[in-house]
Amino acid sequence: TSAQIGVTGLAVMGRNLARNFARNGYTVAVHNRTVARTRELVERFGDEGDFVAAETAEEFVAALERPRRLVIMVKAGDPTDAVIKEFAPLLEPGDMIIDGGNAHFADTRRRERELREQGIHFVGTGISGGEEGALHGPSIMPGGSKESYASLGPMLEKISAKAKDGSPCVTHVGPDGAGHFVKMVHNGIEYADMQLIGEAYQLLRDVAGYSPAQIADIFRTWNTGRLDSYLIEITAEVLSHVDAATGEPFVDVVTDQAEQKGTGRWTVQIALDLGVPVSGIAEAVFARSLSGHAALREASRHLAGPRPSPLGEQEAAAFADRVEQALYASKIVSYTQGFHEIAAGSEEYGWGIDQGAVSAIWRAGCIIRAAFLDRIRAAYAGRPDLPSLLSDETFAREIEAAQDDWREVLAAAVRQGVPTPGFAAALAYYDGLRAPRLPAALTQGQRDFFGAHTYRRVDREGTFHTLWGGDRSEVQA
Ligand code: NBP
Repeated sequence: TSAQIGVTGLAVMGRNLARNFARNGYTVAVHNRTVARTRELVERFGDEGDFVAAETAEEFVAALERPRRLVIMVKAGDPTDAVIKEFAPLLEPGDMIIDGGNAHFADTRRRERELREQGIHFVGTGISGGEEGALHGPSIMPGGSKESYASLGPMLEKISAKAKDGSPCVTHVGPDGAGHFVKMVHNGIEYADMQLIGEAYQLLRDVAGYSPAQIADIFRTWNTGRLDSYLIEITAEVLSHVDAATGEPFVDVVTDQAEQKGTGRWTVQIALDLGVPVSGIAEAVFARSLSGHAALREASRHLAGPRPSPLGEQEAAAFADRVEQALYASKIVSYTQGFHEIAAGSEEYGWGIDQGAVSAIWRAGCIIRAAFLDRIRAAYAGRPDLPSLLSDETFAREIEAAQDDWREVLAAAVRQGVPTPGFAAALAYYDGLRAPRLPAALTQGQRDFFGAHTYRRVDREGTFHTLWGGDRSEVQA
């Protein structure tokens, strides 16, 4: 038998992806560095479909129909290069290597270039949805050549998540590193979503005085409205969970130091390089990093805050409604920032990414899946060249309607000393974009003063410099 697809790297993600292909009727060759994993897969799940177990690289490659489709699901970084080095010499022009790991898009660009010389299509593919997604249908973000998508696309469409309207959550994102770039931004947005939800929780707890179980109910209610999303849903689950050992709310027995694997940080690093203000995503990354600094947080023992003044019952309920507004408005901003980064990356690398198609494939399967994403899709469908989500009439009106509550929530947070960097960064971004004049004019004056960096004027063309050390007359630079 020849397999239509092969998966090497059979840890949780690779194993479940291989099973997903097999359950959809494909014959799947499976391979792993440590042979025991390959055997285990076939023993436990062999009856789910047609698997061809390969113990060596040669057997694996020989099991694949041509052109070969070889999926790599190993740890990102050096292991991916090691696996490519092992398999590339065994492949022929026209074959495809699909890297489904969380690679940095710059690595994907390099690998694609190197393999192209050999006539091999390298398809850097973002996959989101965790292990459950890999098995039941992830959101898939393939880059690489058009030819490779023509061969691979139908299979990916088959195993992918389906949006409510039935469309598969996969699209050819663009050449070389485009898929991994978009997956990176997906994860950056995920960080922001999680931070905003965390802030909403803390406000409901500290300002409104609700218990985790009560807050879980509030999130459940929110999940029936415009915030309907996977992350809001699981937030309610986590908040209502009670620790079996202590009987305390689970959230109170978990160490409050958040970890990260790097894709959120990459999103911010690349945004800095591209000059894209992703302040909300950056604050989310910094908030995780602050939480992890145990030594710095010794300050919690001696730094004073305001005296707590919890709200009464009626006020608390009204406050919860305001927090929903603040959360929704901040969410619009973080998606605005993430989509801006995708547009900037697409421009920089000539990828031609269709933002509407990206929002469409995030509607199901991935971690940030949400009803909201269908509205983003609709916004881009109405105007494909939308410069920013905030240029969309619907989102602009929604934020306008939310802004009084948003400001009230932030005022309460500041008065009561609850850290809300995500909400605050989002509002500052909104106010920054809205402002008819920014203090950047003063910044330009200062730069010209100390460094003769020159400035432009609002009323005349050209570049100017003021002789600050002399008679302060203005000269054309
Ligand atoms: P891991 O990231 O834990 O990687 C384990 C796999 O890599 C095993 O198959 C291991 O083989 C193989 N491997 C390593 Br490590 N070094 C190797 C080498 N030098 N040569 C050959 N194989 C090597 O697995 P995972 O959690 O299933 O994730 C797989 C990829 O998918 C990663 O890139 C990850 O970032 C990405 N991803 C994960 C998730 C998720 O929710 N976990 C979601 C989306 C994307 P061995 O069995 O012989 O040690």
